[in-house]
Amino acid sequence: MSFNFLLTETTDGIAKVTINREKAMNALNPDVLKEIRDCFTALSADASVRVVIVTGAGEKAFVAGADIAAMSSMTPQDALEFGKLGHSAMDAVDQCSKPVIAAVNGFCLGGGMELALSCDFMYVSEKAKLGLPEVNLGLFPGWGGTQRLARLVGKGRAKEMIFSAKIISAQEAFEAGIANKICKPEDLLNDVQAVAVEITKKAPVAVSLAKKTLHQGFDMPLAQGLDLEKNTFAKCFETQDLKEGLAAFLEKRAANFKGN
Ligand code: DAK
Repeated sequence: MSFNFLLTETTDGIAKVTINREKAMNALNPDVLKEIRDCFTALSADASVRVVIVTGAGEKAFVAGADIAAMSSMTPQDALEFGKLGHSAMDAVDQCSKPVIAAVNGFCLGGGMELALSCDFMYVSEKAKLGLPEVNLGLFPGWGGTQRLARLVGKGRAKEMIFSAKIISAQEAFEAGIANKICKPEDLLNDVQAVAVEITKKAPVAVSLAKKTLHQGFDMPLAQGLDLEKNTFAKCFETQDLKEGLAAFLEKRAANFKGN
């Protein structure tokens, strides 16, 4: 699959997707959103991919938001379509069957932050700036920001960020639990790569089921979530990887998981 606004490469089971519109701070216009949706739909179904990394081209921005110039001429009907398209792109990332890690290399604003929040977790460069500044422009986060940020950091912190359009530093993002790790700019991709490599060594079906169970169970009452876990867990016993993992332990060797 080839794209106009994404650079993609897969090595040793790790796919790297770079949003590549550097002159516009990698802002998300309809074409970029379609490509993100299509790319993640394909990666989700690609058995050779075990982990996906998302980052932004250049040194300044991960993604500085939805494309403001493109929005300036939109009618309410266009905005509705743009909204749906954005959600389909974020959902394709969120629901990707593989873990998706955001390497946040700079400005991560508005729709860009919504993209990072759709990933499973993010590592951020020391120089990253994050925020949902949409109310500065007369809109509010509309690609999942109001929902995903509140679920991650709690309603109070999410409300403060969204209502005040506050831009936060990497340190503040780490302290709020938005970012899992702060990295030196030059180490960011290597640090993300290192955790991705660790994940590729694990049983792929188990990792994928863990992601699905976490996602589905998160909004359920605890008892229902635990039921879901019980039922999904049993599916691991249908896999060759479980046999391999148990045998490898008993034979005191490294497991060689095939993802089936
Ligand atoms: N869109 C389009 N172009 C952008 C952009 C953006 N979001 N951000 C930056 N650029 C462009 C600039 O216009 C400039 O282009 P030229 O003038 O060179 O042609 C180039 O990138 C470099 O930017 P600056 O010259 O401004 O660079 P600085 O280093 O001075 O500043 C900055 C960097 C990131 C602080 C600044 O560019 C900035 O404030 N950018 C806007 C950030 C922002 O407000 N982001 C939120 C956008 S609103 C929807 C759901 C969701 C959304 C929309 C609809 N529906 C449900 C319908 C989401 C909305 C948003 O994300």
